[in-house]
Amino acid sequence: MIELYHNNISVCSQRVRLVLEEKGLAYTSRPVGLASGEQLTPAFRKINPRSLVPVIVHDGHIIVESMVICEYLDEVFAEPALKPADPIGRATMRVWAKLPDDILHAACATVSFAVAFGRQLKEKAGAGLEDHLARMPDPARRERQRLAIEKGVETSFFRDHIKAYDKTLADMETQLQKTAWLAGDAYSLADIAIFPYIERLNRLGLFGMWENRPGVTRWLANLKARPAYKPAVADFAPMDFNDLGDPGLKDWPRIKELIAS
Ligand SMILES: N[C@@H](CCC(=O)N[C@@H](CS)C(=O)NCC(=O)O)C(=O)O
Repeated sequence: MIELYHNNISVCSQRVRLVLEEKGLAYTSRPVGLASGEQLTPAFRKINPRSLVPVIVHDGHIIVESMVICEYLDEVFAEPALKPADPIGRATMRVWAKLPDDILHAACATVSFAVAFGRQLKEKAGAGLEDHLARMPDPARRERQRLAIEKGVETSFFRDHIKAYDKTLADMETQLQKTAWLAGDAYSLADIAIFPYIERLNRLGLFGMWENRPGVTRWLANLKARPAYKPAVADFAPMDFNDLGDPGLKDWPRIKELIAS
């Protein structure tokens, strides 16, 4: 039996749900409300002391870290394989898969909080915002979130993070001009690792970032056409920030300037 602790809009949760759906695996859903701070409660900390989703519990074993979970599921449930058959393909896949841990995940948090989540969290937490932040166990993450909420796109590190996103899209375009998927001609964990981060930009209304990148546009469409997309991602919409309606569009002119600077 697989239990999945996850959140509807969390990028890392989307990765794991995509793998589960690609493999046709049934799971028991344990939703965790991130905006209401459920990940910060003692009950959740017993499952993951780092207060982060996703987590799976498989046959009594707790497994954390989305890419570790994805690789684990791919090993235990071999079909259909989500790793390239050749070592070079697998090395390429792992380089893409580690990009979020290197920079893209922090960039995603900055952009999401600066553009949309910050306002949403402020409204939801009200006077409890400081307490919510104080309970986050990772001090660096906490301070980045605090600044992104306070200063939005004018946060000092917003420029570096949006540029990291732009560089990722440029590298993707180069690769996708050569192959159908990121690690070659077969769909793999590389695509699953990166897709939620691009989908997030889309949901934030920042789709202008790939308007001149036909390879990325085609890749995104191909990914959304896969049967796993609906149950793993689309069915979890409406997302928490839907009520804000393409919030990034109002910031887009300034974001474009920052990317070009
Ligand atoms: N490296 C971790 C990152 C997990 C992570 O950052 N999860 C986010 C959602 S995508 C979270 O739980 N955030 C809660 C918080 O920051 O309070 C992974 O890949 O699983």
